Amino acid sequence: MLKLYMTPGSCSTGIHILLEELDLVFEAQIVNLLAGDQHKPEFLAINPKATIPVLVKDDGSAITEFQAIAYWLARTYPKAGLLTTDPDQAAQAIELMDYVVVTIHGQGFQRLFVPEKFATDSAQYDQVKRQGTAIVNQALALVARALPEQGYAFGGFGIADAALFYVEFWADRSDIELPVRCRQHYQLMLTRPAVRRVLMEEGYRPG
Ligand SMILES: N[C@@H](CCC(=O)N[C@@H](CS)C(=O)NCC(=O)O)C(=O)O
Repeated sequence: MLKLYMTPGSCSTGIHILLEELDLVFEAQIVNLLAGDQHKPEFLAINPKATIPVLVKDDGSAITEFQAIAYWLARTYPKAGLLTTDPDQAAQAIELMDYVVVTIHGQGFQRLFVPEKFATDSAQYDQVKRQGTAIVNQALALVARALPEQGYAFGGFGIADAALFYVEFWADRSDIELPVRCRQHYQLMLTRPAVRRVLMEEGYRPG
């Protein structure tokens, strides 16, 4: 059985949504990041990078990194149409997903959530958080400019939407105001039964 190493309300929520959308049976293994579970030897044996999400496949091998897991799910279960087979359109979806994970999450929200990773002096934390907010705002504005007026990022629901959703969810729960098209995308995502189920399972009230 597939096993997802995840933390409620984290970036693994995007992968959790994809698993739920695919209606896959999987085991959820909760990693308590605040308690430092990711640094314990048993977790490092699975992912020495000490990050979630991790998807362990039926054969026992693990995939790490959001984009790699999302890509594997889309290609392994192609009938769900989570990633087009057209190389030009697929590249665009991967481009958006990568921008979300690397820039909005990795450069922006990380500064807000873990400023200590970006400054050794705690007196600098507020400045780091301000930088993080500016990066998120600027990047979401760029994303919003490319989003269609209606619907998902590239027509039907796909892997880029799951990635965009988790940063929109974080923005919604912080002081960051979503640009109009991102808010519309976020609200559309919240109408999906799988998304609502995932939020409930992770301890949130959807919408
Ligand atoms: N590039 C990684 C980033 C994953 C990541 O940063 N995950 C966070 C949770 S949202 C994490 O595991 N943090 C561990 C820590 O802060 O020690 C990916 O795409 O999976």
